[in-house]
Amino acid sequence: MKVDLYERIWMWGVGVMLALFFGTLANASFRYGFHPPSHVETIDPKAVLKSPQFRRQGVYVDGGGAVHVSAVGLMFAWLPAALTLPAETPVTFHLTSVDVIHGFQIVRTNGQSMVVPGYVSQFTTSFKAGDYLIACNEYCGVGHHMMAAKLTVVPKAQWRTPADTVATPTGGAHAAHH
Ligand SMILES: [Cu+2]
Repeated sequence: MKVDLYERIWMWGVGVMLALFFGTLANASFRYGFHPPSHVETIDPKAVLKSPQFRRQGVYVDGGGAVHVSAVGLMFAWLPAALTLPAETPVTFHLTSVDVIHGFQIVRTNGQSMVVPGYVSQFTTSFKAGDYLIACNEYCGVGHHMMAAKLTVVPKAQWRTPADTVATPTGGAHAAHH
């Protein structure tokens, strides 16, 4: 088959670009540990602040010793506004919204998820010790730029289980999805 020189150049050019884009994507996914949304758990957005899982927001340790965070997004704040977590420890975040779509982003980490009313987003990651900004990365209204929280990650030995630790709610949607 005769392929014109210019056509051949374009075909190779496109092929190289595709390989480059795919390589970039694969590299970023594995190197930074992307965690695409895969957890489907629903919640009534009007009942969030009364639900066992989100009635109290913050850090808790479950019966097996695993660290969890329950956080709620609302215009224009994250509840709670400050978190303290142990370094080098897997932490599972449970997030939901009571109003519109927000984006929970722990800046300069792979901790990020859309927060959609009606759903509980979940991801697990761990951190190096340090201070992190939690921002909202989905435009949610006039106060969007104010919507931020603080994460402090301390060395494991310095971290104390929060005094107000809540037990993992048993039964219901939460337990069913582990
Ligand atoms: Cu926002």
